[in-house]
Amino acid sequence: MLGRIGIVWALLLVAAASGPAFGRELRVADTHAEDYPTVQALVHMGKLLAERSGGRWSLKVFHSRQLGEEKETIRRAQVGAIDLIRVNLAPFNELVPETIVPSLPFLFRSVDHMHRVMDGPIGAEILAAFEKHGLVGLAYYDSGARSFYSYRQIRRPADLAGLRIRVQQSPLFMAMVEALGAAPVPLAYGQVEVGLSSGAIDGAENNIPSYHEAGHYRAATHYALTEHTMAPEVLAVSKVLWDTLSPEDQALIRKAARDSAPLMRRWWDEREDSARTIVTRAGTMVETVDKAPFAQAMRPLYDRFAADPALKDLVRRVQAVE
Ligand code: GTR
Repeated sequence: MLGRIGIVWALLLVAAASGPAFGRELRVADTHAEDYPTVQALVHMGKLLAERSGGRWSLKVFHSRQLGEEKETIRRAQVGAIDLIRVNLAPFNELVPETIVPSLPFLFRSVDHMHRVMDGPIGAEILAAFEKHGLVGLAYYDSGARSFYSYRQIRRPADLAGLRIRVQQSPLFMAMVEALGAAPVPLAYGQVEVGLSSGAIDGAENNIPSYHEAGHYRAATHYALTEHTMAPEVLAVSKVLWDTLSPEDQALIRKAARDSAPLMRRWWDEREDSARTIVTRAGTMVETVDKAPFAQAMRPLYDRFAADPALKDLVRRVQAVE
């Protein structure tokens, strides 16, 4: 089995290394299942790309972690073994420091505020920051707001004290959980369900569509609407591929990515509603909480993670967006 996987990777690398690209099927990785809005949006992007290039370019979407967990797909895209990746901003926090800002807790005042920031020049500036790290940021997809959940009810930070809470592989996310007095457990998405069902972890944090999709709701039946971060999803392309493309093809790919985002947003809103209905019917208690004590406990993270003057300025500019 391992041998076969090795051969597949070797073939992918050979394909990636084969000179200037005038058109081919591009491989894109997503951790989510086939019917998830991010994956559907990538399929839509592939259609746009094929139509607009007269069939020269197309996308093959490898969903459900077929090309690895998110951190692995980032590394593989950097070396050109995967062409495109759809990943949350959090796993980029160490590689691309600018991604820390839109991941900060309680930064955005609402989803609308997040859209206004990320659809505008600040969002573009953060996408441009990927280029120094072997990737080219193309577009953002929605990810709603992330909240904490556990088998225990969470009303205030003290309810999380001592609990082992899974977080994404990001020092900022680990610190968010520590700030609440809980013990962070950084794990890849694909390992969370078994962690919860085996009792190795006591809870996690995510948006409702992922909480539902990954089956976390079966073990963690209390979902507290802390909505502590709205870090969106990002779509990025390998710079190894990018540098072989003509400016026209670069523009084509960038535009197809951007044009897939509005439909994704609609599918996202529908999915938030349907996932919430399903988990509620299955017995989840979706509960509102007073967010103020959570925000207060996490406030020192701004000075710690956005201490750099450029990041501090970025935070200030995000907050100034009406
Ligand atoms: C989801 C996100 C994934 C991944 C996952 C996680 O909401 O769409 O890209 O980041 O969360 O928690 O690992």
